[in-house]
Amino acid sequence: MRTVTEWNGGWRFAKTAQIPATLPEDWVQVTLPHTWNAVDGQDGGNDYWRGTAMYVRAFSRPALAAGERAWLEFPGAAMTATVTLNGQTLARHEGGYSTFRVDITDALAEDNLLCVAVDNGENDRVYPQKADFTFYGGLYRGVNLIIVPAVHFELGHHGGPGLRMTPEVDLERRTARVKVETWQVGEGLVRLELEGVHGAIFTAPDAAGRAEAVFSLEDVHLWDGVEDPYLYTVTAALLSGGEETDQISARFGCRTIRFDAQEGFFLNGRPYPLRGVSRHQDRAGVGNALTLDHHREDMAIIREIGANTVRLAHYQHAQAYYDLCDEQGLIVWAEIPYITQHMPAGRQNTLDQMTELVVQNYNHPSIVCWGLSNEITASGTATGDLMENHRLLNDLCHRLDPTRPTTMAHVFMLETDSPLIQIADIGSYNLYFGWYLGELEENDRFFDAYHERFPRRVMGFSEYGADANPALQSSHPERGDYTEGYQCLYHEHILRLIDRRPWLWATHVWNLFDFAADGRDEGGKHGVNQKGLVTMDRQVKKDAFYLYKAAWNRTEPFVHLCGRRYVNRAEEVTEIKVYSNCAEVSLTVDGVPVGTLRGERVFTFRVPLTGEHTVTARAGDCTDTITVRRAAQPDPAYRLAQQGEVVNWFDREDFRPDCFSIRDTLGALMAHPGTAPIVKAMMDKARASRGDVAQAASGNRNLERMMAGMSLESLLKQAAGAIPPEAVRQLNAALQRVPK
Ligand code: GCB
Repeated sequence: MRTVTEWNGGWRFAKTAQIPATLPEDWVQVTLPHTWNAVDGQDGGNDYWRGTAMYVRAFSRPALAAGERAWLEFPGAAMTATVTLNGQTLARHEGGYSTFRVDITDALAEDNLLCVAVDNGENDRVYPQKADFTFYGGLYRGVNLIIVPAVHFELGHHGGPGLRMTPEVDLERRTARVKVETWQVGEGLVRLELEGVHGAIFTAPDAAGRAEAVFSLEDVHLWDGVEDPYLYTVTAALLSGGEETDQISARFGCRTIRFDAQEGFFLNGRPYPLRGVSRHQDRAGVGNALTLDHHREDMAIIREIGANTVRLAHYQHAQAYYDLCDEQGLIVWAEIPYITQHMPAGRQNTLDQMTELVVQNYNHPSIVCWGLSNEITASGTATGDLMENHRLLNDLCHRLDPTRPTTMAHVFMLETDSPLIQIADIGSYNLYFGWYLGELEENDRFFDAYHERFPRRVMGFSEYGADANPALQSSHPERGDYTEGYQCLYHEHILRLIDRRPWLWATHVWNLFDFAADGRDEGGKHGVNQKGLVTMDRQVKKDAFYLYKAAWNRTEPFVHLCGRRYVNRAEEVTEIKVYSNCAEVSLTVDGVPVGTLRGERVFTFRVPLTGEHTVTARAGDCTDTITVRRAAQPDPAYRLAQQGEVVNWFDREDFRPDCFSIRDTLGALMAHPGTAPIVKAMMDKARASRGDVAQAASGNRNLERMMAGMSLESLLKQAAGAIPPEAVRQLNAALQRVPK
């Protein structure tokens, strides 16, 4: 029988590409899971260490009975790994998020030295290379030693489990026909059992080692989303020479899925609007080297918010996480890191990563679609090569898995009539109007125009969000201020947008958790994308978290007072906002009733401030209490220093009304021969420094039309730090020299 042993202890580690001849006792000892970017990948500056590092482990020959094979399993080696045993290179794997296995049997000696070179350096082949998140390097999901008998289930097929279930459900008859396939090495009969439901079926493999059987299920218990995520387990045993040599098992679920352009998503024949969040896997202090407890905590938070779907962005997540999604009934969008920038030399890598994603995750009932790419035209156009790459990926997915559609997450600049949109079976847009640029209502208009023009296309909202640093507070939240309050307003708007557009097959908040993007340095933090509803350490649930909880969580009544971190308020009357999933909320201030409101999700009270007050909200049996205080002056701790600087510059600036300035619209500035070159030069610079959005924006008709009507000043504010205050001042000074 097979044995699986964790090989997480006893490693030596150094940042070197040199393969040592003996165990380097002076190297750092590490225990897996491990990443070398847990600190520098999260502290900003875009300077985290990327390169080749070496993990070394000495071991004596494992006891192998006759014919037994020893394999090493790597569930995540980021990004490229080369496995060398006793000086002999046994495998090279490109792609940092999927499992691969290596048969080490023939290279074993009495005393062994295993060296795994892991590389997260730059290249033009292995995705991701350009994206808004940290590309942690390391053996961050541990290593396993698997010993199998001579006759065993396949371990070498793209890291897959060797066992595949394809259920076909008849909803009317409540029956299912479940095709079970296994792949094996060596001669032997396969015994398949559906635990607790169906006795053994014996089946023999074909010449290629593939065996197949079909189970017929009466009165099938459906895998029915968060309400009832029932899982079946299949156990496969290999019988050879009268003995059971190997055994594996895997779970599956019986469900049907349907995607409708007008009515959205259907689970098991009923409308099941997918409303949820995206997740990046990393967290503060540990990077991507997660424990099972970390995964469980993330799942508990997703369950608490009440989401029924999660986009596992932007790469393959840990098996443990897809398992949790199966168990909890979350509907999953799974994808590969084909992102931001198409690399012609990376085609094979996209195909390899997709093959592994599908083969390794085929059995998970939670997964309903395969994501081909994310914002792939963000820093370029849909070239012929890019199109061809997508067609190949799309065909590959259909070949490997005819049961699930393909999808894509489009950047907002991608023209809605682009042929790229038509490649995947269903689509989705990432829109950030109301954050990076434009007004919140642009989101509504965008989707309405799309839906009217393409009523037969299944479309979703794969990303939207606004950064919020919970330290930053304001009574007048506005776009770009990074306050908790603006994040609330933003999401209140988008929730209404979603409510009114039930045809959106799925919507995913970007992001449930803040995540590391070492290239970022904004909003009062270094190296963090703060669009999360929860901080990167999972310690603070920002106010907007509770808005979604109020909208989605139907099982746990709660009441939440917003603004608990906004204590000192320099105003006579302040707004107290309450989020709740109850229909009625009452408020007291210092024990005195203020009022009772009936409504849905958002309850807003006005409260006079005289000194320090204890504010309590009550809904049914639930209460929440905060303290607020009247302050003489706005508390500077709640504002961004850098933002203050920009504002001050222009307060002192003398804007000559007879000359151009950054307060003119982009359209007017580009139309005048004196100012157009100045603005163009500024844009070129911005493109070079932080170019994705700016670059893709150029040449985009929809976007250019919209931007032309906006003042340069407001566009600059939205560029979120791309252009430093001094450059803005100089730009304005140059424009002020051009008379109107
Ligand atoms: C996007 C990307 C995502 C970024 C996000 C953002 O469109 O798909 O990877 O993190 O925008 O926050 O800018």
